[in-house]
Amino acid sequence: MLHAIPSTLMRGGTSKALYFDASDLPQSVPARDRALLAAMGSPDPRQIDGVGGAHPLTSKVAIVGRSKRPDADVDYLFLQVAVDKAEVSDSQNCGNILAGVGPWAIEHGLVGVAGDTTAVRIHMLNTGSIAVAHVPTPRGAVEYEGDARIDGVPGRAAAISIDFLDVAGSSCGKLFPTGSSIDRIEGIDVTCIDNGMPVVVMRAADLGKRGDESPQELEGDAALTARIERIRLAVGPRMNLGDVARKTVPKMCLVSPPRHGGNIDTRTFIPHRVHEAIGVLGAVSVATACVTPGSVAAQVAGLKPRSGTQRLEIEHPSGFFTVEMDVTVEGSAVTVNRSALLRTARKLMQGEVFVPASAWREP
Ligand code: NQM
Repeated sequence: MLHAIPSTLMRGGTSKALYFDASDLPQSVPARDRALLAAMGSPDPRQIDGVGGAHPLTSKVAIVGRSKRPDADVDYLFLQVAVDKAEVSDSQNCGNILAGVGPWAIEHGLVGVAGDTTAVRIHMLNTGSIAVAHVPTPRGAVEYEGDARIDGVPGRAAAISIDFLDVAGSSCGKLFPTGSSIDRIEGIDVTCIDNGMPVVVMRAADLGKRGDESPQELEGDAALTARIERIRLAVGPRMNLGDVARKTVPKMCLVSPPRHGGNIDTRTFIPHRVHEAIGVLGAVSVATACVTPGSVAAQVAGLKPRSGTQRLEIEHPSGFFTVEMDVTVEGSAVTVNRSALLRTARKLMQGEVFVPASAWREP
């Protein structure tokens, strides 16, 4: 017997996920996770018996429901379904999959269309913070087609701009969870930062790399991946994340001087595969580090930190990620007032995903 679960497959930014209504999934976490593992086809490196794309960037889930918070329209829980392990993690948020939440919520009647653009206020349950997504809704319906281009996705689509108001320290408690904008761990300088995503910024050169290697080249370097994992495990508790052995955070970002006219070049371990681009909130955290006096990123980017609105161009393996930031810099302290960026999303398929009834049943 198979059990059918209503679901939508969507591209959100440079990632892909199954989107569910919270009420369509089992309410107990073990039963929910069993159903999601079965839907994706995990654990299996090819996810052949499910709809997952055999990479962390295409093995994601968004669960959406009406919000009880007065300042939000919907609640969004992000879950990372591991590919080759039977693990489902809520330890991180995902700004790429966030891009599909607004269109999904409008099309599922959770938010009414409000003119040519509809603002959807999204309470991100993983971190307790709010994002506002501005979804194009001309002619009373979500418009997916448009002329916006984001690196890492072929073609063009309608622009969804997203504002983050309160993501600083949302996972680690503080923007700089170790209390400093620079620390020495395992013999190298690191900047541990959380402006929506816990990220450890390291100079690629300190790890014997140029910083413009391909994701495949970096993943294939066993000594490098072992060293980065050692640093990650050592730094996790210092970032208030506890033991991170089974967590998908912090992300480990190698930075080097820009090569294509941007502010800084990046290669990001998420944390074991290398991102083909860079995560949304990951990019926001790196951009914030770039404008923080004394941080590893500021040293590499060579920026003179200043208050006000500025645009940071973060280079990554498939192009650029543009982050608009409004910050106040006082001495060595930085306060983030707002971060904003642009994404696109596309509904790919809507219907039911089938899982074995045995995976569905509540324990
Ligand atoms: O940082 C991948 C992605 C992400 C996360 C990851 C993301 C973000 O690109 O907000 O979007 O870092 O695991 O989907």
